[in-house]
Amino acid sequence: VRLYDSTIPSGNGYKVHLLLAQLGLPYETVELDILRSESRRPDFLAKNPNGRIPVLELDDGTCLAESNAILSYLADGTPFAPTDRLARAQTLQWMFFEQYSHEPYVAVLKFWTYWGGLEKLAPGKVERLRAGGQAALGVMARHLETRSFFVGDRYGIADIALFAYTQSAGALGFAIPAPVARWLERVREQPGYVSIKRDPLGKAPREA
Ligand SMILES: N[C@@H](CCC(=O)N[C@@H](CS)C(=O)NCC(=O)O)C(=O)O
Repeated sequence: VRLYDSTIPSGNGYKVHLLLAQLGLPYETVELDILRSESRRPDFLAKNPNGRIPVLELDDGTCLAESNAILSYLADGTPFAPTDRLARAQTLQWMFFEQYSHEPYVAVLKFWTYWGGLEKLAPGKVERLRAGGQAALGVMARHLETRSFFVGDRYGIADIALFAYTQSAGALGFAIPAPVARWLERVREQPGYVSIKRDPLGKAPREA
């Protein structure tokens, strides 16, 4: 398979790298300069009409977009995705939460802090991103208070989806609740764990 990712370290791209590493699957990476809108060119829009990385290209040329959909595809039939009906839906619950209530705050703040320029944001925007991200971390903390992982007390793709940007939150100035900090450590201890790549522009700190 071929993974289309960005030159700068994207948490959404990293989710797929982490799972592929933990599955031990060989793959090729193609990096696009999203700061120069390379993902908006016609050849890439043919792969993902939404013009965003990550995209997974299968051996037959079929392309799959949306990081959490790619995780579901790759994890199907492996220990990283539950088979039980309720646990499958709970995995979706946390992956949808990540996309609607976490990523739009923490990932967006990450992008503008390191690469976009916070000064370009409309007044009040940074505060709204901070409030939304901090609320998401509070939701995670409440769930993790009594659990080791998000679903079925077993590490899986819901954890991968939420780990990708939560690991950046401390460096962005969010307060990390203790249950979330302990869970971040548990994820880092998983077999086959790989960290997010270094920022070639040197703007994002390591592990962020
Ligand atoms: N919901 C998508 C979000 C993908 C996304 O926002 N990708 C960003 C990088 S993290 C991107 O490609 N930005 C370039 C652009 O929008 O032109 C996912 O989970 O894959």
